[in-house]
Amino acid sequence: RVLVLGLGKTGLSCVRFLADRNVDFSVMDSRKNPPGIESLNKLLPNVDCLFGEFDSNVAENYDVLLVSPGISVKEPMIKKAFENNKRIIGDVEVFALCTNKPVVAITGSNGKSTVTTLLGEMARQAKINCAVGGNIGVPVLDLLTDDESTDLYILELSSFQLETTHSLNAVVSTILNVSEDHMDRYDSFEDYKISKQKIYHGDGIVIVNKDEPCTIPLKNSRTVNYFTLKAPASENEFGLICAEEKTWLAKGKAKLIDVSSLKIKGQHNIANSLAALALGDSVNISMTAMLTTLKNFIGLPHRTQWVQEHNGVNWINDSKATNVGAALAAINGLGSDKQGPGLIVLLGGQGKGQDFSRMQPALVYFAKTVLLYGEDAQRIKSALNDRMIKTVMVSDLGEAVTEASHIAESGDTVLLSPACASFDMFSGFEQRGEEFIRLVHEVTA
Ligand code: UMA
Ligand code: ADP
Repeated sequence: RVLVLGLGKTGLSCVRFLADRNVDFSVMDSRKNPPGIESLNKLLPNVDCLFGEFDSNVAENYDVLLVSPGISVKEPMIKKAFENNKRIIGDVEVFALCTNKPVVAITGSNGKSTVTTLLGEMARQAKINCAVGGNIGVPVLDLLTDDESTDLYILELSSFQLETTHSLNAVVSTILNVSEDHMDRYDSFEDYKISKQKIYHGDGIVIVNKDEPCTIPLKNSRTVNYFTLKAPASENEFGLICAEEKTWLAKGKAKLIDVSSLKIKGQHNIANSLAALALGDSVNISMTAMLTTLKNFIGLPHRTQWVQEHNGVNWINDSKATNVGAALAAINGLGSDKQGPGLIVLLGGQGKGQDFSRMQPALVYFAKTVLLYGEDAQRIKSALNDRMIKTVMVSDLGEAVTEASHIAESGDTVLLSPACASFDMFSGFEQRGEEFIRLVHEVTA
């Protein structure tokens, strides 16, 4: 008997999966009105549900707890169930047990969705029948409905999903990078790093970011290949070569594509492109197809997305920057294009316990003004050195955009790269980004 914990996207996919296979299950969610409630009522009105709290005693009656990623395995009821020898697994574990098809697994603090989408497009360009899902928004169990016709799975996996995954043996896996995130869910940064290492379980190829030592597998004896923003040190390594007054993405000594012909910009996107090439090469996606895709890939919305230029001011939506590492990538990338303080940066939301003082050097160097809003605005202000960075507190995103429109001069860039989660004011990063775009059009109209 299975107890499905959580009735969001993942919980609903679990419900569909179990019902299709006639497994006996119940659903529990600590929210009174979990988002999947209406769909569940339509699909299976008679399922046994417990909403509004986690009741430890209920778990006694089940063999398996199928836990959604939004629920911490440190929840007392889950800890107790574990001590009572219940199996604690997530949807990705069930997926891993149910397919024999090759899986590419991608994790990291930042760049997961970009690399996952890019690799999916590369595979499709090479006419490979692939299915793309996971943390990117399509629960993995929903992908299994087309298992027979799928030749390759490309999965974005979060550290939360990896915590409850024990059997995945990806043909190739990578940790793109690790920087502080989700410190409200982990006891320490070390703890967070270790949760990401679970992606390397098994005996597949591992792709390591050579510039970030914490992406190296802790357990060795694996086939490891590398990507780096430096020159490749061996034949199979992906990196950068300078030749003919250009910088080239390269495999070993072979030049592949000139950086300036990529549509996605910034050092972080060069790293993402190299990672996708290294992953794709490991599963034999044709290099020609990969390079064609790379030339045409414009990136995803809400990731350093150009919104518009008005009176010489560029407005950029980087709402998906929900942590310090992602925001730094945008600030450093856009800032170094300007070679000086031409950025007006909008920061704020839920800080998830991050250390914001790490942003100080980049902001001192590149930011004219930092506009702070949302739940943790004051915490961010305290972490930044006020004397060296001009900070202005505003009440919300609307006021931040209005204030930015007053401050910005021709040649400046206004960047929403909040370094925080959005849930204090929005339903998610998409709504925050869309609202920003709407506000920008309004103030520049
Ligand atoms: N929640 C409760 N009580 C419950 C269950 C959930 O309060 O009983 C809360 C959680 O704390 C969380 C929210 O509800 O804030 C959603 O949790 P969920 O597990 O129901 O989420 P799903 O709708 O199933 O979506 C999850 C991923 N969400 C999380 O990991 C929080 C989605 O990633 C993912 O796309 C989806 O499964 C399909 O795989 C989103 C995400 O924010 C994009 N991921 C984090 C990130 O990228 O940083 C990890
Ligand atoms: P994820 O799925 O890991 O959140 P995304 O590709 O959606 O990653 O990008 C999220 C944010 O991180 C965006 O703000 C983007 O500009 C930034 N970003 C993307 N790739 C990287 C990278 N390799 N290093 C640092 N920041 C990155």
